Amino acid sequence: MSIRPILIHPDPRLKKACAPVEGVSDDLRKLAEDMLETMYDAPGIGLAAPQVGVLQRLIVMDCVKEEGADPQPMVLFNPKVQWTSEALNTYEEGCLSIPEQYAEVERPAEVTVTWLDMHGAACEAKFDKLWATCVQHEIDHLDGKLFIDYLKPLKRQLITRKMVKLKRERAREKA
Ligand code: K1U
Ligand code: ZN
Repeated sequence: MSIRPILIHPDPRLKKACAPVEGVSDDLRKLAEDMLETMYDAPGIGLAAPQVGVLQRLIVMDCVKEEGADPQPMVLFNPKVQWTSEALNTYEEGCLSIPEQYAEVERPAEVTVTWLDMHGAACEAKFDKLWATCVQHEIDHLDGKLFIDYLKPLKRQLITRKMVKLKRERAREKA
């Protein structure tokens, strides 16, 4: 397993719609393992393949935050929202591709999602609380959408300018 670099917004690869996975190969299983390691290392509670530069429909998540609790890693190929609740939930979201920026986003409180697991088996589950917020945030990544796209244009521009500056500083540090 290895830790992969996470792309920082703005990057054209974070704005593209990703292609469905055509079967779960060994290469894709290795990518999923790398993504879990990258997510835990960051640390984060989710990660989508485009955030590591791969434009395929794959996400990983583990929303267990309590100290000492057993981890609950999840790998979802071709995740698709099948049902959303009318009830909404607001959560202060962050994004590993937009470091240190947080904003409230309103989303359906519960969702039913279908996907393929590591063995290519079809799965379906209902998610609530942080899991529901996270799975919607990650599926948005697969459609080229970031949480800042839900914000007013001025706030979005402000955050984007901060990220341009951060990327410039990081590039200078590397040189
Ligand atoms: O997709 C990503 O960029 C990961 C993102 C997922 C997410 C966070 C909050 C709401 C919805 C989706 C993160 O993991 S940001 C980091 C974070 O939330 C966190 C980090 C350490 C401990 C707990 C949470
Ligand atoms: Zn994100």
